[in-house]
Amino acid sequence: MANPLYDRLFGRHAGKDSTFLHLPDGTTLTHAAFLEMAAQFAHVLVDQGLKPGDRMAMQVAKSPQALGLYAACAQAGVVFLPLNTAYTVDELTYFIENSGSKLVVCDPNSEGALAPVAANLDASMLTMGADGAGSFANAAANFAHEFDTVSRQNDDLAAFLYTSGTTGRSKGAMLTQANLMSNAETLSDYWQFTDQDVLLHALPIFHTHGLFVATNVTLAAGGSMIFLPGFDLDRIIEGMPRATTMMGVPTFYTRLLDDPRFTRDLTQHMRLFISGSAPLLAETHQRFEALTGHRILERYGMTETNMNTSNPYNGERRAGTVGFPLPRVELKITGADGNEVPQGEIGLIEVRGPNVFKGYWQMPEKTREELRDNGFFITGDLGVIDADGYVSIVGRNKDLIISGGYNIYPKEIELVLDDQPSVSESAVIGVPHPDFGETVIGVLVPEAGKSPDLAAIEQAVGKSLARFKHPRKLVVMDALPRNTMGKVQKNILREQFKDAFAG
Ligand code: MCA
Ligand code: AMP
Repeated sequence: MANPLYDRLFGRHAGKDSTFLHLPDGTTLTHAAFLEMAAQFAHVLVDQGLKPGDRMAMQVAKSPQALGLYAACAQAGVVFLPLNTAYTVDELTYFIENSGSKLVVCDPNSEGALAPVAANLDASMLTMGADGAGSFANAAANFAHEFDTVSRQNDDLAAFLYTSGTTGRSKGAMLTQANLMSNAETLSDYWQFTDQDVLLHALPIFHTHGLFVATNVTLAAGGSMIFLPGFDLDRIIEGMPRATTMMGVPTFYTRLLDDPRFTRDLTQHMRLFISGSAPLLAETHQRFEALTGHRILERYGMTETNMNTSNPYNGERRAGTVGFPLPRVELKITGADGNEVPQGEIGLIEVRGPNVFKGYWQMPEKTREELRDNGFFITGDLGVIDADGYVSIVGRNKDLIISGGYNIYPKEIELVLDDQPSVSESAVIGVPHPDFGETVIGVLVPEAGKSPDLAAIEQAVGKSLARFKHPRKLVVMDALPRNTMGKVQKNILREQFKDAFAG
């Protein structure tokens, strides 16, 4: 019986007493111990009635146990659906319902609020706290440390990750075993990971970056991770001497550069720093090199595609570019007619390869809009390829804000703002922010003669949307700038407010 994802990332480490996780309390977890825990967890999934292909939604703090749920899902053939811990009950309700999850694992503090949602769906519910304790772990304690791995094919679903859309409706990107495996193995080779690597892991594990890039690459190479519960400068600086590599969003690097404890000495032994999820300013790249002597390796990916391009490990890591298409990934730049544009011209980035997802869950039309019959996925990013083959991302053809590596779709916020009393319409824009790269401004147009209650609006937004999506500023304007077709000219608003958060 074969299960490519489980066998190649997890199963081959069974019984090894090599360290997998270095934990903040100074203890470690071996590969063997991690897999024994995961096997117990897999028994719980079966005991809860989950069958291969069923979905398990999880909204829990980052912990070894939370990562164990990922391994357990892989071993039991269950589709893993991790959710941002910042999501509100309103947001979670949609994900749980849309995915038809059979089991919801949540923090004990959210149990009360989520119980009716699970009950509505006939889904079971178990808890897992930040320390890994809760009803899931209690249930697992009764089971054996071995589990008969469920047979799966390359094309079977391994995970759903929700990604927002321009219509405001999130879409479940269906990722197969082969999608995840191809990228894990390609990246592990490309970045020359080995079992000697120790990755400083401070990213969340509910997104592609922390889960599939950082964790899968480490697992594919047999290395270990300094597994931090979140981004914490003190812990990162304390852990760096024991690490060989680090992955982060650009905010990680700008925050490190602003800390006087982050010195050339601290990074001297490091093998590799990798950045992605949002544009790394060329200026950050250069400041980092000037301080540490390391050139950050920038790569580019998406939830739907995992990683598409990377700067080279050996060879020039060019600031402001995302490098070359990865092995087995085809990338082309196309014009509005779908045809490839001449080299050097800007167009839409399209990608094809074993990394590209299977489609959006129960959204065939959305899938058709973005995934061509010939297998090319239209990323919505605007790019250009230079004469040496380096790809640069120069903009987006989608209305998207990336704040500290989190994607925020303005439409989702506009729908909430438009619903507020005395608001006639709204426009949400992203403007430069010194810490998060970009941040959110909400522009409100009042109904004639009315003046919206901004405090009440902030409260309403707080109830519906995760904190990271909240506008950092609400401004009231008489009218939105529109072109002759009536389309809101967000570029004019972005220009008008570009210095709102200037450092
Ligand atoms: C936290 N806050 C944020 C963000 N994070 N607001 C806007 N954008 C954010 N990204 C809120 C907090 O709720 C808090 O609210 C206030 O901002 C300050 O929080 P702070 O303590 O500074 O935040 P933090 O806990 O240090 O987190 C910042 C962070 C974090 C470390 C940059 O956002 C993070 O880990 N980002 C990584 C996201 C990521 O993994 N992206 C990969 C997506 P208040 O205090 O006002 O209540 S995968 C992807 O994009 C593709 C596939 C790819 O290519 O990788
Ligand atoms: P997500 O939907 O969270 O998977 O985010 C994917 C988007 O993040 C891409 O479509 C890009 O717009 C952006 N992105 C990821 N990596 C980079 C990068 N290195 N530079 C610029 N944008 C990036």
